[in-house]
Amino acid sequence: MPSPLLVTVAPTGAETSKSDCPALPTTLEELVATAQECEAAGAAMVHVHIRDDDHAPTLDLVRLKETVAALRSETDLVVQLSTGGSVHDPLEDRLRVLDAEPDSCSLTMGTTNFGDDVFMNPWPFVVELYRLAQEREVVPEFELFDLGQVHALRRLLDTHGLPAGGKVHVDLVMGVPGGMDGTASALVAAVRDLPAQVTSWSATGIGRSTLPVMLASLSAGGHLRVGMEDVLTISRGVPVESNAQLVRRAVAAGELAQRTPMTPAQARDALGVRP
Ligand code: KMH
Ligand code: ZN
Repeated sequence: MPSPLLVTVAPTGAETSKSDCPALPTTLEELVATAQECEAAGAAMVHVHIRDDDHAPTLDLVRLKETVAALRSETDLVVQLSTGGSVHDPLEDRLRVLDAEPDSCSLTMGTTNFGDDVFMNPWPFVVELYRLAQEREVVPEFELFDLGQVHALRRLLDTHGLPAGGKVHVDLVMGVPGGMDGTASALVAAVRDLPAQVTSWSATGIGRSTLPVMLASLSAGGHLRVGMEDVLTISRGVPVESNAQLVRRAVAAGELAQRTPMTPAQARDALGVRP
């Protein structure tokens, strides 16, 4: 019996500018409207990066709290705040994201070259963020950008126990220049070695690896993350119109694989997030 499909939407990210991509949701109103459209299209979780009045990435706590409140009141989606932020965000600001009390937070398992930049995740920071998430009962989604991070996750779980809720959900972020390749063989290698404590995993392919990773994940029984954080074209040279367009495509691909999209309530149950 094929299992239900968790579709997460990552609508904004921290890397694309509004001027390059006017369809990117950067204001609270745009983000809420996008989230509603994506929920109607079959998404169950939203991975959130926010922007300031100039559309630049920010981890401003007041705005983060407002965003969590607005998404909670206007949607049923599981609200996941990014603790990755942008490559320029200080580690202290990234820890403070948990003060906004989201349902879930991203938690990257190691430092990664990120194009020409470095996405810093030193081990003591990873451990501190994890302990904070356990204490606050925020369910982490472990972001793995590279194969070595599979083993870092095992080390973390073996030494610091399970997250709040008792479930362990992983997202493979593939095809970042500097991380693992966005290919079926890299996906199989990562999934084969996931720690025994892992209860669910999804994958996303950056840029041109979006479709190969989506199809590989569905074939291997994984879930999907899609959105304009990860890809800005729907096919070669054709810009994405909206995040909902990407969610609809993921849902259609899932249906081909006889995977029905999870509702937000099913996702909460699967992820160990409080109802
Ligand atoms: N913006 C990237 C540097 C996350 O959200 O946790 C990090 C990122 C991962 O997007
Ligand atoms: Zn992100």
